[in-house]
Amino acid sequence: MSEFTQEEPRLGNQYDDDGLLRAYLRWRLPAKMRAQIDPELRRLGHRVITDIFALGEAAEASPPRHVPYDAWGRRVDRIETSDAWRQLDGISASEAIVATAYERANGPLSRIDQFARLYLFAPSSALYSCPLAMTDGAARFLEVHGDDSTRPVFAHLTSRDPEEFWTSGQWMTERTGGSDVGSTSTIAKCEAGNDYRLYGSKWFTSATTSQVAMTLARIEGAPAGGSGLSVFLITLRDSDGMLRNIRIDRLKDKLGTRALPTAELTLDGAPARLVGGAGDGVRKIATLFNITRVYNAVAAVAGMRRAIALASDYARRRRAFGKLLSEHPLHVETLADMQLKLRAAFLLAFRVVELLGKEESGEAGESELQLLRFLIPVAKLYTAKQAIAVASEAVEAFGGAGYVEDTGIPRLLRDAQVLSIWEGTTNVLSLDTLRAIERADALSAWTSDVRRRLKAIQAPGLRPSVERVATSVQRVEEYATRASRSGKDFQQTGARAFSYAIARTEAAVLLIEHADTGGDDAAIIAAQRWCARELALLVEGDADHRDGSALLVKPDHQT
Ligand code: MFK
Repeated sequence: MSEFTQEEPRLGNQYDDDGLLRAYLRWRLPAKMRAQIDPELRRLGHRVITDIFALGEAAEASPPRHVPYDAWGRRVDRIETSDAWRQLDGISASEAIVATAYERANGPLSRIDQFARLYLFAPSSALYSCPLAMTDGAARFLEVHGDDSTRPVFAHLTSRDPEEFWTSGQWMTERTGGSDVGSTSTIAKCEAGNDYRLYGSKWFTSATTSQVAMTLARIEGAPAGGSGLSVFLITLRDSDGMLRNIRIDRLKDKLGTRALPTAELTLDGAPARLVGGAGDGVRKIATLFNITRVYNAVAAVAGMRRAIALASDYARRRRAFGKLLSEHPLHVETLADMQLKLRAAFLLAFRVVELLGKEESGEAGESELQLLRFLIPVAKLYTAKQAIAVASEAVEAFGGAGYVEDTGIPRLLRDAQVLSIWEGTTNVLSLDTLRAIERADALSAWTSDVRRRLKAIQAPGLRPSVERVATSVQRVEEYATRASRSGKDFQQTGARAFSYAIARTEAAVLLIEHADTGGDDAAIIAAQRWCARELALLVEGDADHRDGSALLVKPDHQT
């Protein structure tokens, strides 16, 4: 009997192998900056397939453990993490994955540098990208709302020195759920000035090993709802490393993100500092979660890229029906579709990164601020869904091997699935897109911006694509006018389809721009193919439509 074994997929330097990332950086960055960051990204591209990769695997193999009591019955509430997980913390600092954004060595373009690092790091990091996202969000919050007393914390969160670097949690979810933050029931009792004690429970707290956390609580006597909440900074442990009036009730047993400690906590008089003044907590903490949502989008495209790198390499090794998978036209077609989704999602995510960099450097004009507010939820929700679709396709591209845990492939899908849940679900963010239109008049800023950019396209071969996108913008605009006259139920029913239409159309413009200005043949084909698809599949959420939906979801026994 002949012995049949399959070759495993291999990864090359994740910077050198990533034509899309390098083409994007060539397109968007001045040569001088590229020359400066290129060697660093190449070095990181090598590390993420060697030592960082090995640490990520080791962290995944040794998930965190909650130790409630010590041997003598004393409540200690330690979360034991692997040595690998702790090393990933130091590497994140020395690779300046958060610090680059705050050093702002390249002004508004620093965010591109920083998110390129995250993009390389995230898929090998066993989700260390999660504490980094929250750390960056907290740093930005403290930069905007902090005072002298929080400056040392800001310095820790943005340090490159592994000895000095701290991470932050972001505790927003309570038993009532992660979406309806306004119903937070944690109470803050004032001790003196801005020093408070918090009482309540937090139901999902990611990276509970962090040194500090940002959270929401209602100061005694404050009104109900999001406007009655305030933002607090908690320093979790005392100088002996013991939690300060915080009890860990248990760690979550999750579908994915298994190296990441996620806990249920009780705050029983935890000391906390009020930051940014009393009240308006939801609006203030949006500064933080708008950063974590950008991380989510970049982590989503990074996950897509890793899934495609593995599936593409495997296709060049695996033989079936007498030839390599990469020689089967239908398999090539499947991989090409994954690549197209990645290109569109990548440009969308980095469009938001660029706008964020401008905002933070004070270089964004009024319309760019409106665009940033509008495109963050759009990019987050769309890239998350695309990441899940691509991860699922990648698992399938491995056949049975993709369904077997010790190949490491199922993790791609398990870890992708969280992207559409945390940091706002698809529906919550679709409604946030409507909020941005209503409160920031973002739609007209977006349609004007898109039309201006389409006008600048030169290449004759892209004309049909430009026309299709222009039609789609027109349809989105007409739909929005109809929706605004038709009331909340109409708008909310169609909100997800509407957000997808914005995402696909914005991605189409970016693909065309890239193809037009310096893109290669693949960029041109990508733009043409993307634009040939239906970009604006809108849902008319009128009473008839809603009645039909209600009928479809009616329990069988009532029909
Ligand atoms: C690698 C990636 C790693 C990612 C790490 C993740 C780890 C962390 C895990 C988590 O923490 S998951 C939990 C995340 N939870 C959320 O993201 C919350 C989801 N829910 C929402 O976003 C809701 O839309 C929201 C809580 C904001 C709704 O609350 P309200 O109280 O009904 O909000 P309301 O009244 O509409 O808005 C209050 C104010 O905030 C308004 O300001 P104004 O009164 O001045 O107009 C809003 O405009 C403003 N606001 C809301 N969302 C905003 C915003 N402003 C700017 N940007 C936004 N996104």
